[in-house]
Amino acid sequence: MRIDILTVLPELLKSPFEHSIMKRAQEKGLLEVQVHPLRKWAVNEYGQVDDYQYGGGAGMVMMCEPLVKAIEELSKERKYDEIIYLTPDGEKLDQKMSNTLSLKENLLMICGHYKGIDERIREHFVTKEISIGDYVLSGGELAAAVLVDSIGRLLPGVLNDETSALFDSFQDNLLAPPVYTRPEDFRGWKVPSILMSGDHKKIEEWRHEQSLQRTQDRRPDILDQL
Ligand code: 6GU
Repeated sequence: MRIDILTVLPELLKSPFEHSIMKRAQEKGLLEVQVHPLRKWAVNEYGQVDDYQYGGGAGMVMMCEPLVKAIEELSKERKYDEIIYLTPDGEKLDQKMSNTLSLKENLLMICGHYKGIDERIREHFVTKEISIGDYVLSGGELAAAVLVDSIGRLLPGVLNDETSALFDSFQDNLLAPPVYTRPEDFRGWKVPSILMSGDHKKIEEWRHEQSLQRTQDRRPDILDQL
């Protein structure tokens, strides 16, 4: 999968994909992330990409021209399956959406800033608008990083048996069960004996029960989706 990201803050998106699973996904050639500084398509020599909003009011709006130039230039290289605008008024991201997006070949993500982008870009170029939750961030960059991570780890071959996504929370509309490692007794707090039993069938049953219980206690709303 190839993911292009348009941003006024490219520095903010340097590190998130240089570690751990995202790093490995790129090294394996399964994921390619390219961050593009929007100011490359600025309207003047001062690097301007935003302007005052019509009708008045505080806050700048990202202009049509730099965004369209960027989108059209990048679209010459590849056909995008989705042009995604990260925005707090978008559709809320969930595991199902990440699963769906992980099947695509080329994604273009636009990070909003200030008051957002000119509405005409949303109408004529953007194909999908995504929010990562009901709270406000200063810009779309951290949301884009979240989205790339959640998609990237689902690409076939990125995760191995040890890190398998099959048992992640949410993957089957259940939260993950509790996990333990050495020592067996820490300050008198013991690991559940079933996990030490060596009975794999029993252990799987226990984990499933724990998942169900945990989901009932903490997120009954996702159980309803079953
Ligand atoms: Cl995608 N952008 C911003 N600025 N804030 C958010 C968001 C996105 N998702 C949740 N809050």
